[in-house]
Amino acid sequence: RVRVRGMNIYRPIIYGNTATVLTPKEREALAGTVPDHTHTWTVAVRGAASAPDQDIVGGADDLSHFIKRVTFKLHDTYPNPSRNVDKPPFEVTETGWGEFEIQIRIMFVPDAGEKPITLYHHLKLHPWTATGDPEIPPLDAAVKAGPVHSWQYDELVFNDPFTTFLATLTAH
Ligand code: SLL
Repeated sequence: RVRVRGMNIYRPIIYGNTATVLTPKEREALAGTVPDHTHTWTVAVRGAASAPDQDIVGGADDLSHFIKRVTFKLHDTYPNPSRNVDKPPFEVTETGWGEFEIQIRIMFVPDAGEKPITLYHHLKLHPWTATGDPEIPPLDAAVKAGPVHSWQYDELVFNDPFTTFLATLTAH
């Protein structure tokens, strides 16, 4: 296999989460199993041209051309905390009550010959307050504030890519 020496090619991504307070109906539905859950949230890795709450399928923004698997490692309070996602959208939706750090491991297609990379995202459930007050706001205030979005932009950089992998990346 031949590498293109001196070449750097990158793909822009966003990663993070959106969180919403559960409606009374949703809480009721969960009351038998997880009565303490207050929020529903989605953590995801998406192409940077996608909106945080919607993945663009196909085209240059489709990460599945070069990503084989994303593993989201949740807090140990969750059943099966290591969640593997093998096709887009690369996301996990759950309910819960608390914030924690999520480990996001990105594995590339075999053609890439790239080691997996790990990103960290602090799951954010509670809205920021203008005063920077660290207290968790009451749920009714959070409902009024609307969904919480916490996303970061990053670039996956491939140095000296294999010719075949470069062709895959540039074909879309
Ligand atoms: C905290 N360090 O104490 C954090 C831990 C754990 C979050 C947060 C639900 C888990 C489940 C859940 O929200 N865990 O019941 O399945 O704030």
